[in-house]
Amino acid sequence: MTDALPATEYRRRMEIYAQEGANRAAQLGNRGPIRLDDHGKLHADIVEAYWKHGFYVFRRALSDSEVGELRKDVMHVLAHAPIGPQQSVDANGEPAIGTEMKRFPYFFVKPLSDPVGGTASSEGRHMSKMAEAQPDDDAPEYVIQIIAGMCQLFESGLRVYGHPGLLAVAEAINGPDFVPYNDAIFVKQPGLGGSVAWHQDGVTHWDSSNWDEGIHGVNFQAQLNRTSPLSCLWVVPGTHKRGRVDIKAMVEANGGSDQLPDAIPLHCEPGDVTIVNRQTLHCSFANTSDDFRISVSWGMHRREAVIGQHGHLLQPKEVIYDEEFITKRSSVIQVAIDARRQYYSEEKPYEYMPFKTVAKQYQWNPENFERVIRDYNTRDMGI
Ligand SMILES: O=C(O)CCC(=O)C(=O)O
Repeated sequence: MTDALPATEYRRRMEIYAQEGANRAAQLGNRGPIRLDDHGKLHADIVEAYWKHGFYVFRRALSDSEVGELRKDVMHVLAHAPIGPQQSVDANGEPAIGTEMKRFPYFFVKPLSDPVGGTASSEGRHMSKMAEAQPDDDAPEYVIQIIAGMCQLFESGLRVYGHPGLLAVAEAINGPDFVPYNDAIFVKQPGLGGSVAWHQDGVTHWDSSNWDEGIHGVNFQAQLNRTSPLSCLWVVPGTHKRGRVDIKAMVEANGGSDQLPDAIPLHCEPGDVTIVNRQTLHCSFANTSDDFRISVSWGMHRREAVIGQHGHLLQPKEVIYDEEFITKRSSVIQVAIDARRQYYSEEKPYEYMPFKTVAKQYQWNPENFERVIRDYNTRDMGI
Protein backbone atom coordinates (compact mmCIF):
# COMPACT_ATOMS: atom_id res chain seq x y z
CA MET A 1 0.00 0.00 0.00
CA THR A 2 2.96 2.31 -0.45
CA ASP A 3 1.17 4.56 -2.99
CA ALA A 4 -1.92 4.87 -0.83
CA LEU A 5 -3.07 8.41 -0.10
CA PRO A 6 -3.59 9.65 3.44
CA ALA A 7 -7.27 8.98 4.15
CA THR A 8 -7.98 12.69 4.73
CA GLU A 9 -6.58 13.59 1.31
CA TYR A 10 -8.47 10.71 -0.36
CA ARG A 11 -11.67 11.95 1.27
CA ARG A 12 -11.02 15.59 0.28
CA ARG A 13 -10.67 14.53 -3.37
CA MET A 14 -13.76 12.33 -3.11
CA GLU A 15 -15.84 15.15 -1.63
CA ILE A 16 -15.33 17.35 -4.69
CA TYR A 17 -16.02 14.48 -7.08
CA ALA A 18 -19.02 13.36 -5.01
CA GLN A 19 -20.63 16.80 -5.21
CA GLU A 20 -20.18 16.93 -8.99
CA GLY A 21 -21.55 13.41 -9.30
CA ALA A 22 -24.55 14.19 -7.09
CA ASN A 23 -25.37 17.16 -9.36
CA ARG A 24 -25.23 14.94 -12.44
CA ALA A 25 -27.38 12.32 -10.69
CA ALA A 26 -30.00 14.91 -9.73
CA GLN A 27 -30.29 16.01 -13.36
CA LEU A 28 -30.68 12.48 -14.64
CA GLY A 29 -33.35 11.36 -12.17
CA ASN A 30 -34.23 7.70 -12.77
CA ARG A 31 -35.53 7.38 -9.24
CA GLY A 32 -38.97 6.65 -7.84
CA PRO A 33 -41.14 4.01 -6.17
CA ILE A 34 -41.93 0.65 -7.78
CA ARG A 35 -45.04 1.35 -9.86
CA LEU A 36 -47.02 -1.58 -11.22
CA ASP A 37 -49.81 -1.28 -13.78
CA ASP A 38 -53.28 -2.80 -13.50
CA HIS A 39 -51.92 -6.20 -14.57
CA GLY A 40 -49.19 -6.21 -11.90
CA LYS A 41 -46.48 -5.44 -14.45
CA LEU A 42 -43.77 -2.83 -13.93
CA HIS A 43 -44.86 0.51 -15.38
CA ALA A 44 -43.62 0.98 -18.94
CA ASP A 45 -42.04 4.37 -18.11
CA ILE A 46 -39.71 2.73 -15.61
CA VAL A 47 -38.79 -0.07 -18.00
CA GLU A 48 -37.95 2.51 -20.66
CA ALA A 49 -35.87 4.61 -18.23
CA TYR A 50 -33.94 1.49 -17.15
CA TRP A 51 -33.07 0.54 -20.72
CA LYS A 52 -32.09 4.11 -21.54
CA HIS A 53 -29.59 4.57 -18.71
CA GLY A 54 -28.81 1.02 -17.53
CA PHE A 55 -29.97 1.51 -13.93
CA TYR A 56 -32.91 2.66 -11.77
CA VAL A 57 -33.30 3.50 -8.07
CA PHE A 58 -36.53 2.29 -6.44
CA ARG A 59 -37.31 4.49 -3.49
CA ARG A 60 -38.45 2.76 -0.31
CA ALA A 61 -39.06 -0.58 -1.97
CA LEU A 62 -38.59 -2.32 1.39
CA SER A 63 -40.59 -1.39 4.49
CA ASP A 64 -38.84 -0.08 7.60
CA SER A 65 -39.58 -3.33 9.42
CA GLU A 66 -38.11 -5.49 6.65
CA VAL A 67 -35.00 -3.29 6.56
CA GLY A 68 -34.75 -3.51 10.36
CA GLU A 69 -34.89 -7.32 10.28
CA LEU A 70 -32.28 -7.55 7.53
CA ARG A 71 -30.01 -5.12 9.37
CA LYS A 72 -30.32 -7.06 12.63
CA ASP A 73 -29.53 -10.34 10.88
CA VAL A 74 -26.55 -8.97 8.94
CA MET A 75 -25.12 -7.36 12.09
CA HIS A 76 -25.51 -10.68 13.91
CA VAL A 77 -23.53 -12.46 11.19
CA LEU A 78 -20.85 -9.75 11.29
CA ALA A 79 -20.59 -10.10 15.07
CA HIS A 80 -20.08 -13.87 14.76
CA ALA A 81 -18.09 -13.96 11.53
CA PRO A 82 -14.58 -15.43 11.37
CA ILE A 83 -11.82 -13.13 12.56
CA GLY A 84 -10.01 -13.24 9.21
CA PRO A 85 -9.52 -15.11 5.95
CA GLN A 86 -9.36 -18.90 6.34
CA GLN A 87 -10.33 -18.62 10.02
CA SER A 88 -13.17 -20.61 11.55
CA VAL A 89 -13.71 -18.87 14.90
CA ASP A 90 -15.30 -15.53 15.74
CA ALA A 91 -13.91 -12.77 17.97
CA ASN A 92 -15.02 -14.72 21.07
CA GLY A 93 -13.22 -17.88 19.99
CA GLU A 94 -16.56 -19.57 19.20
CA PRO A 95 -17.26 -21.40 15.90
CA ALA A 96 -18.04 -18.67 13.36
CA ILE A 97 -21.39 -18.47 11.58
CA GLY A 98 -21.57 -20.05 8.16
CA THR A 99 -18.19 -21.73 8.08
CA GLU A 100 -19.91 -25.11 7.69
CA MET A 101 -21.16 -24.02 4.25
CA LYS A 102 -19.51 -25.72 1.29
CA ARG A 103 -18.59 -22.29 -0.08
CA PHE A 104 -16.81 -20.16 2.53
CA PRO A 105 -19.23 -17.22 2.66
CA TYR A 106 -16.83 -14.37 3.46
CA PHE A 107 -14.50 -12.29 1.31
CA PHE A 108 -11.97 -10.20 3.24
CA VAL A 109 -9.96 -7.20 2.07
CA LYS A 110 -7.30 -4.99 3.59
CA PRO A 111 -8.89 -1.75 4.81
CA LEU A 112 -9.33 0.98 2.16
CA SER A 113 -7.55 -1.17 -0.44
CA ASP A 114 -8.46 -2.30 -3.93
CA PRO A 115 -8.08 -6.09 -3.88
CA VAL A 116 -8.94 -6.85 -7.53
CA GLY A 117 -8.32 -3.85 -9.80
CA GLY A 118 -5.70 -4.62 -12.47
CA THR A 119 -5.56 -8.34 -11.54
CA ALA A 120 -6.69 -11.47 -13.40
CA SER A 121 -9.48 -12.04 -10.83
CA SER A 122 -12.92 -12.78 -12.36
CA GLU A 123 -11.44 -13.13 -15.85
CA GLY A 124 -9.67 -9.77 -15.59
CA ARG A 125 -12.88 -7.75 -15.70
CA HIS A 126 -11.58 -5.14 -13.20
CA MET A 127 -9.06 -3.81 -15.70
CA SER A 128 -7.66 -0.84 -13.80
CA LYS A 129 -6.37 -0.41 -10.24
CA MET A 130 -8.21 2.11 -8.06
CA ALA A 131 -6.55 4.67 -5.83
CA GLU A 132 -6.08 3.37 -2.29
CA ALA A 133 -6.06 5.15 1.05
CA GLN A 134 -4.15 4.60 4.29
CA PRO A 135 -6.31 3.34 7.15
CA ASP A 136 -5.82 4.48 10.75
CA ASP A 137 -2.98 2.81 12.65
CA ASP A 138 -5.43 0.86 14.80
CA ALA A 139 -7.38 -0.54 11.84
CA PRO A 140 -7.70 -4.34 11.66
CA GLU A 141 -5.54 -6.16 9.16
CA TYR A 142 -8.59 -7.40 7.25
CA VAL A 143 -12.25 -6.43 7.03
CA ILE A 144 -15.17 -8.31 5.53
CA GLN A 145 -16.25 -6.93 2.17
CA ILE A 146 -18.71 -9.62 1.05
CA ILE A 147 -20.98 -12.13 2.79
CA ALA A 148 -22.42 -14.73 0.41
CA GLY A 149 -25.27 -17.19 0.97
CA MET A 150 -27.90 -14.98 2.63
CA CYS A 151 -30.78 -17.35 1.79
CA GLN A 152 -29.16 -19.98 4.02
CA LEU A 153 -27.68 -17.69 6.67
CA PHE A 154 -30.90 -15.96 7.78
CA GLU A 155 -34.58 -16.04 6.90
CA SER A 156 -34.92 -12.33 6.18
CA GLY A 157 -32.33 -12.91 3.42
CA LEU A 158 -34.47 -15.66 1.93
CA ARG A 159 -37.63 -13.55 2.23
CA VAL A 160 -36.23 -10.52 0.40
CA TYR A 161 -35.37 -12.88 -2.47
CA GLY A 162 -39.11 -13.57 -2.80
CA HIS A 163 -40.22 -9.90 -2.76
CA PRO A 164 -43.17 -9.68 -5.22
CA GLY A 165 -42.46 -6.13 -6.43
CA LEU A 166 -38.79 -6.88 -7.04
CA LEU A 167 -39.59 -10.16 -8.80
CA ALA A 168 -42.00 -8.22 -11.03
CA VAL A 169 -39.07 -5.93 -11.82
CA ALA A 170 -36.89 -8.95 -12.71
CA GLU A 171 -39.68 -10.20 -15.00
CA ALA A 172 -40.06 -6.82 -16.70
CA ILE A 173 -36.36 -6.78 -17.54
CA ASN A 174 -35.57 -10.43 -18.27
CA GLY A 175 -38.99 -11.77 -19.26
CA PRO A 176 -40.96 -14.28 -17.14
CA ASP A 177 -38.46 -17.11 -17.68
CA PHE A 178 -35.77 -15.54 -15.52
CA VAL A 179 -33.27 -17.41 -13.39
CA PRO A 180 -30.98 -16.40 -10.52
CA TYR A 181 -27.34 -15.38 -10.65
CA ASN A 182 -25.83 -15.08 -7.16
CA ASP A 183 -26.19 -13.02 -4.01
CA ALA A 184 -23.63 -11.08 -2.01
CA ILE A 185 -23.95 -8.64 0.86
CA PHE A 186 -21.47 -5.80 0.36
CA VAL A 187 -20.23 -4.38 3.66
CA LYS A 188 -18.35 -1.11 3.62
CA GLN A 189 -17.50 0.00 7.13
CA PRO A 190 -16.72 3.68 7.69
CA GLY A 191 -13.02 4.42 7.36
CA LEU A 192 -12.30 0.77 6.46
CA GLY A 193 -14.31 -0.50 3.48
CA GLY A 194 -12.20 -1.26 0.41
CA SER A 195 -13.06 -0.32 -3.14
CA VAL A 196 -14.61 -2.47 -5.86
CA ALA A 197 -12.76 -1.45 -9.02
CA TRP A 198 -14.62 -0.28 -12.14
CA HIS A 199 -16.00 -3.23 -14.05
CA GLN A 200 -18.84 -4.58 -16.15
CA ASP A 201 -20.14 -7.82 -14.65
CA GLY A 202 -20.68 -9.90 -17.76
CA VAL A 203 -17.89 -12.13 -19.07
CA THR A 204 -19.64 -14.56 -21.43
CA HIS A 205 -21.57 -12.95 -24.25
CA TRP A 206 -19.57 -9.93 -25.41
CA ASP A 207 -18.75 -11.63 -28.71
CA SER A 208 -21.93 -13.71 -29.01
CA SER A 209 -23.82 -13.36 -32.29
CA ASN A 210 -26.99 -12.64 -30.30
CA TRP A 211 -25.37 -10.07 -27.96
CA ASP A 212 -27.72 -7.31 -26.85
CA GLU A 213 -27.88 -4.75 -24.08
CA GLY A 214 -29.65 -7.08 -21.64
CA ILE A 215 -27.95 -10.40 -22.26
CA HIS A 216 -25.85 -10.43 -19.06
CA GLY A 217 -28.84 -9.77 -16.78
CA VAL A 218 -29.55 -7.34 -13.95
CA ASN A 219 -28.39 -6.86 -10.35
CA PHE A 220 -30.46 -5.67 -7.41
CA GLN A 221 -29.09 -3.94 -4.29
CA ALA A 222 -31.23 -3.23 -1.22
CA GLN A 223 -29.70 -0.56 0.98
CA LEU A 224 -30.03 -1.06 4.71
CA ASN A 225 -28.49 2.26 5.77
CA ARG A 226 -28.38 5.77 4.37
CA THR A 227 -25.50 6.08 1.90
CA SER A 228 -23.88 9.19 0.48
CA PRO A 229 -21.94 9.60 -2.77
CA LEU A 230 -18.80 8.96 -0.69
CA SER A 231 -19.83 5.42 0.15
CA CYS A 232 -22.32 4.22 -2.46
CA LEU A 233 -22.20 2.39 -5.77
CA TRP A 234 -21.33 4.51 -8.84
CA VAL A 235 -22.33 3.85 -12.46
CA VAL A 236 -21.53 5.30 -15.87
CA PRO A 237 -25.01 5.62 -17.42
CA GLY A 238 -25.51 4.15 -20.89
CA THR A 239 -22.44 1.92 -20.91
CA HIS A 240 -24.63 -1.21 -21.02
CA LYS A 241 -25.22 -0.40 -24.70
CA ARG A 242 -21.58 -0.05 -25.64
CA GLY A 243 -20.28 -3.61 -25.54
CA ARG A 244 -17.15 -4.28 -23.53
CA VAL A 245 -15.59 -0.94 -22.68
CA ASP A 246 -11.86 -0.36 -22.32
CA ILE A 247 -11.65 0.74 -18.70
CA LYS A 248 -7.90 1.18 -18.76
CA ALA A 249 -8.19 3.56 -21.71
CA MET A 250 -10.98 5.49 -19.97
CA VAL A 251 -8.84 5.95 -16.85
CA GLU A 252 -5.80 6.93 -18.93
CA ALA A 253 -7.88 9.46 -20.88
CA ASN A 254 -8.92 10.84 -17.48
CA GLY A 255 -5.31 11.64 -16.56
CA GLY A 256 -4.92 8.31 -14.72
CA SER A 257 -7.69 9.13 -12.26
CA ASP A 258 -10.37 6.58 -11.37
CA GLN A 259 -12.85 9.46 -10.85
CA LEU A 260 -14.45 8.98 -14.26
CA PRO A 261 -16.09 12.17 -15.53
CA ASP A 262 -19.57 10.93 -16.55
CA ALA A 263 -20.18 8.68 -13.56
CA ILE A 264 -23.01 9.21 -11.11
CA PRO A 265 -23.51 7.98 -7.53
CA LEU A 266 -26.52 5.83 -6.57
CA HIS A 267 -26.80 7.23 -3.04
CA CYS A 268 -29.83 5.93 -1.20
CA GLU A 269 -32.04 5.98 1.86
CA PRO A 270 -32.66 2.78 3.86
CA GLY A 271 -35.08 0.54 1.98
CA ASP A 272 -34.19 1.90 -1.45
CA VAL A 273 -33.35 -0.80 -3.98
CA THR A 274 -31.12 -0.07 -6.97
CA ILE A 275 -31.14 -2.11 -10.14
CA VAL A 276 -28.09 -2.00 -12.39
CA ASN A 277 -27.69 -3.69 -15.74
CA ARG A 278 -24.76 -6.13 -15.40
CA GLN A 279 -23.19 -4.53 -18.49
CA THR A 280 -23.28 -1.04 -16.99
CA LEU A 281 -19.81 0.08 -15.89
CA HIS A 282 -19.86 0.41 -12.10
CA CYS A 283 -17.60 0.63 -9.06
CA SER A 284 -17.44 1.73 -5.44
CA PHE A 285 -14.61 3.72 -3.93
CA ALA A 286 -12.72 3.12 -0.70
CA ASN A 287 -15.03 4.23 2.09
CA THR A 288 -13.33 7.14 3.86
CA SER A 289 -16.76 8.49 4.86
CA ASP A 290 -18.71 8.06 8.10
CA ASP A 291 -21.38 5.93 6.38
CA PHE A 292 -21.76 2.25 7.26
CA ARG A 293 -22.94 0.82 3.96
CA ILE A 294 -24.66 -2.57 3.90
CA SER A 295 -25.95 -3.48 0.44
CA VAL A 296 -27.90 -6.72 0.11
CA SER A 297 -27.30 -7.72 -3.52
CA TRP A 298 -28.58 -10.39 -5.84
CA GLY A 299 -28.95 -10.84 -9.58
CA MET A 300 -31.17 -12.34 -12.24
CA HIS A 301 -30.49 -13.63 -15.75
CA ARG A 302 -32.63 -14.59 -18.71
CA ARG A 303 -32.71 -18.39 -18.81
CA GLU A 304 -31.81 -18.38 -22.52
CA ALA A 305 -28.60 -16.46 -21.77
CA VAL A 306 -27.49 -19.08 -19.24
CA ILE A 307 -28.58 -22.45 -20.61
CA GLY A 308 -25.66 -24.49 -21.94
CA GLN A 309 -23.04 -22.01 -20.71
CA HIS A 310 -20.23 -23.12 -18.45
CA GLY A 311 -19.28 -21.66 -15.10
CA HIS A 312 -17.27 -18.57 -15.95
CA LEU A 313 -17.19 -16.73 -12.66
CA LEU A 314 -18.27 -19.04 -9.89
CA GLN A 315 -17.47 -22.63 -10.78
CA PRO A 316 -14.80 -24.51 -12.71
CA LYS A 317 -15.25 -24.40 -16.48
CA GLU A 318 -16.34 -28.08 -16.56
CA VAL A 319 -19.61 -27.13 -14.84
CA ILE A 320 -22.33 -26.72 -17.47
CA TYR A 321 -25.53 -24.89 -16.66
CA ASP A 322 -27.97 -27.50 -17.95
CA GLU A 323 -31.72 -27.80 -17.25
CA GLU A 324 -31.21 -29.73 -14.02
CA PHE A 325 -28.63 -27.29 -12.67
CA ILE A 326 -30.75 -24.26 -13.54
CA THR A 327 -33.98 -25.73 -12.17
CA LYS A 328 -32.32 -26.62 -8.88
CA ARG A 329 -30.84 -23.15 -8.40
CA SER A 330 -34.06 -21.43 -9.53
CA SER A 331 -36.13 -23.40 -7.03
CA VAL A 332 -34.63 -21.17 -4.32
CA ILE A 333 -36.82 -18.38 -5.71
CA GLN A 334 -39.95 -20.52 -5.34
CA VAL A 335 -39.07 -21.44 -1.73
CA ALA A 336 -38.35 -17.76 -1.03
CA ILE A 337 -41.78 -16.82 -2.39
CA ASP A 338 -43.38 -19.30 0.00
CA ALA A 339 -41.25 -18.16 2.96
CA ARG A 340 -42.53 -14.67 2.27
CA ARG A 341 -46.14 -15.85 1.90
CA GLN A 342 -45.98 -17.47 5.33
CA TYR A 343 -44.49 -14.33 6.93
CA TYR A 344 -46.34 -11.51 5.14
CA SER A 345 -49.83 -12.96 4.93
CA GLU A 346 -51.33 -9.68 3.64
CA GLU A 347 -49.03 -9.56 0.59
CA LYS A 348 -49.97 -11.06 -2.79
CA PRO A 349 -47.19 -13.57 -3.61
CA TYR A 350 -45.38 -13.34 -6.93
CA GLU A 351 -46.29 -16.10 -9.39
CA TYR A 352 -43.00 -17.46 -10.74
CA MET A 353 -43.76 -18.83 -14.19
CA PRO A 354 -41.12 -21.63 -14.35
CA PHE A 355 -42.54 -23.21 -11.15
CA LYS A 356 -46.22 -22.40 -11.68
CA THR A 357 -47.37 -26.02 -11.91
CA VAL A 358 -45.06 -27.41 -9.21
CA ALA A 359 -45.07 -24.58 -6.65
CA LYS A 360 -46.56 -26.85 -3.95
CA GLN A 361 -43.41 -28.98 -3.93
CA TYR A 362 -41.39 -25.94 -2.89
CA GLN A 363 -42.99 -24.82 0.34
CA TRP A 364 -40.81 -23.26 2.98
CA ASN A 365 -40.28 -26.01 5.56
CA PRO A 366 -37.36 -27.86 7.20
CA GLU A 367 -37.36 -30.54 4.52
CA ASN A 368 -36.99 -28.01 1.72
CA PHE A 369 -34.35 -26.17 3.69
CA GLU A 370 -32.23 -29.32 3.39
CA ARG A 371 -33.28 -30.13 -0.17
CA VAL A 372 -33.20 -26.67 -1.76
CA ILE A 373 -31.52 -24.10 0.45
CA ARG A 374 -28.55 -25.81 2.07
CA ASP A 375 -25.47 -24.98 -0.01
CA TYR A 376 -27.70 -23.57 -2.76
CA ASN A 377 -25.00 -21.09 -3.68
CA THR A 378 -22.65 -23.80 -4.93
CA ARG A 379 -25.07 -23.58 -7.87
CA ASP A 380 -24.86 -19.80 -8.41
CA MET A 381 -24.78 -19.04 -12.12
CA GLY A 382 -22.32 -16.37 -13.19
CA ILE A 383 -22.05 -15.56 -16.88
O1 LIG B 1 -21.67 -2.56 -4.04
C1 LIG B 1 -20.50 -2.53 -4.37
O2 LIG B 1 -19.68 -1.88 -3.73
C2 LIG B 1 -20.03 -3.26 -5.57
C3 LIG B 1 -21.11 -4.05 -6.24
C4 LIG B 1 -20.67 -4.72 -7.47
O3 LIG B 1 -19.64 -4.50 -7.99
C5 LIG B 1 -21.53 -5.69 -8.11
O4 LIG B 1 -22.64 -5.94 -7.62
O5 LIG B 1 -21.14 -6.24 -9.15
